[in-house]
Amino acid sequence: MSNLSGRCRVCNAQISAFMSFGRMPIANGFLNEREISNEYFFELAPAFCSQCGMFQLIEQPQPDKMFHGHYAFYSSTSRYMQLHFENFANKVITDILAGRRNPFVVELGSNDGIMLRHFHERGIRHLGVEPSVNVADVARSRGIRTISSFFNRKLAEEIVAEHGRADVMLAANVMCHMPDLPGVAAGARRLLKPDGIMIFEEPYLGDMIAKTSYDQIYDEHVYIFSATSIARAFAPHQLELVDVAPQITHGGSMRYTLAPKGSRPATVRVAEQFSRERVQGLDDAKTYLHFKQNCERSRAHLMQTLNELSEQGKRVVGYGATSKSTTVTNYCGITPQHVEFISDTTPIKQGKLSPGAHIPVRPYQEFTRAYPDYALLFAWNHAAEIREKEQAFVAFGGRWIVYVPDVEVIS
Ligand code: DWN
Ligand code: ZN
Repeated sequence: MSNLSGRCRVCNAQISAFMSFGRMPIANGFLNEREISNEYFFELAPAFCSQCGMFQLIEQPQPDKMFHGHYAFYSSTSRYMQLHFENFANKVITDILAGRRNPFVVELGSNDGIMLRHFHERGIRHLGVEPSVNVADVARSRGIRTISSFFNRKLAEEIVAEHGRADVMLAANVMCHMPDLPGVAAGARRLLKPDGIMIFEEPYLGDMIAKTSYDQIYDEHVYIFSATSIARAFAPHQLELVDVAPQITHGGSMRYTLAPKGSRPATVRVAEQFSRERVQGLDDAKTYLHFKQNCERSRAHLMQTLNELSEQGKRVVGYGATSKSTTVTNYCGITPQHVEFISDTTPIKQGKLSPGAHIPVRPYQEFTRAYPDYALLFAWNHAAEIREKEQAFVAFGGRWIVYVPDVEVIS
């Protein structure tokens, strides 16, 4: 591991990586054969700031290397996630917007409009902020008002000047992508009305530690949040954590509700979550050394399983060319010798090679055309949806290889 230390992005304290996942490419950087020689790599190394409790990457590629005009992840590919965001939007409409006159909703990282469409369909004033132009275009084609920019204090000023202040700010799996979190918090405080509310949900540190789901760590996820670190990061900007709600999405997420300081009381759930985090040891450096050992154990077990299957001449196919799979394949050393191809329903990924490991990504139809002996479930966070859909694969004798929370072969 090279000298991996730096400054905390939130509190500026000195931080050092507690482990390295090694040389990593852009997680969504699916590529063609001719692009291999120019593939970009950085060192994926997480650190825990003992001063403010923020879990973060030491090094992160420039945002425009990750979010651009050919961003590979379209939020609406999962039916369950469509339903999840419909429920999220409905809750905001009934619990917060009801009774407000001509409310205004802003979503950061609105992708293809999976959540904002429900506000648009009800004629509610809305604005999506989505820097990846191709996914934003899908939203725009559905009539969802979207600007393609990175959110910061300056953009907040521009939005206020053009549309006024927001009743609600939303984000899902996005806040943890934004390196200048203090700038985002300052922008949010500027954009929100005095009685405005910000709600966002992100992969939860407590789940990642408990399940050894180390594949949540990749370039885009510059932070993995806890209730404690969120409260501390937003407090200097007069935004207070007033509620938390665990979510099952993405393998374990937390929904955070923040409001201008003093505008509403915090629920008892916030204090309870802080104490749960203390008990779990999320503020203790030893927890992360233990996590590192668990990652190494998981890697050894997965590679033992894949090597054995390869020696037996079994066909193994990856299921879901997720961003997360880039960490798994590169950290563990999974090659096209272990995994014949990765099946994925996203057209922009198909026909390309996976980042770093260069495993071919093929259309889903290739998976159903000739079922493999084993499917390595890279999209493990969608297991319920996928296993319900793939009963014919299991009936054929196919088996799933999973690795979160433990490496297992299951039917
Ligand atoms: O935070 C992020 C989350 C929300 O989405 C982003 N940084 C990027 C992205 O992460 P991911 O790529 O790990 O997300 P998913 O949702 O686990 O990706 C699922 C992949 O699997 C997609 O490429 C679609 C594919 N898929 C499939 O082929 N068949 C998904 C389902 C449900 C399926 O049935
Ligand atoms: Zn810090």
